[in-house]
Amino acid sequence: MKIYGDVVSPFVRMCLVTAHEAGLKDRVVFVKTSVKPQEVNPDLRRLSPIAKVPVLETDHGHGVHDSRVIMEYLVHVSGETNLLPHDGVKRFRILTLQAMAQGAADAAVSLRYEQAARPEDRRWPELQERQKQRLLDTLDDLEGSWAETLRETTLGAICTACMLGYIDFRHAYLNWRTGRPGLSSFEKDFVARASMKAWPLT
Ligand SMILES: N[C@@H](CCC(=O)N[C@@H](CS)C(=O)NCC(=O)O)C(=O)O
Repeated sequence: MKIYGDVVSPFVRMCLVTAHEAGLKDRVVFVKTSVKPQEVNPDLRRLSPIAKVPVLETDHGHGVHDSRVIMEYLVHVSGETNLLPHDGVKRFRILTLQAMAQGAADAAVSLRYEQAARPEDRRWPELQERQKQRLLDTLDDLEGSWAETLRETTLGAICTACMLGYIDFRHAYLNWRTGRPGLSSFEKDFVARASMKAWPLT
């Protein structure tokens, strides 16, 4: 199978790290693919009408997207159910953590597009402020309520670590570690994993 994307995208990194954690690193071919929000990439468009990264191409030539579905596909193929257990309470706690981390990553990417991709005379400061606040509110919730769930290596923890890595990369000025010792310590431990080191951001 192939994963199309660029590791700079937090969503792509989430999928590559998941493949590694699921023991599939030798079965996944990474196809570096760049995107711009204002242009369509024909290679992606062939597999997905949404044409965002990541997209996974199965060995049968089918497109699987978006990142949440790709991660679940990788768990399904590998049988590594520790990453997303079947047990109801755990499963939905992890899926909610995943959704929070991905929602924060969405806000961080949108903020980046507003700051860097949108022509300067068309920028919207209120939207930037709202995306920043959404991101900071999510980080506060992660600090206050998710320490126990973050203790295990699951799709939720992977998404959280990749989202934090993206904030360091694009929004370091936010100094997100200040006042969030629990989340900082989670991130410090998680980035030491071989799966994260295998897909560095730079
Ligand atoms: N919901 C999607 C979001 C993916 C996404 O936002 N990807 C960005 C890169 S980080 C992208 O492809 N942007 C190009 C575009 O907006 O056309 C997912 O989880 O895969």
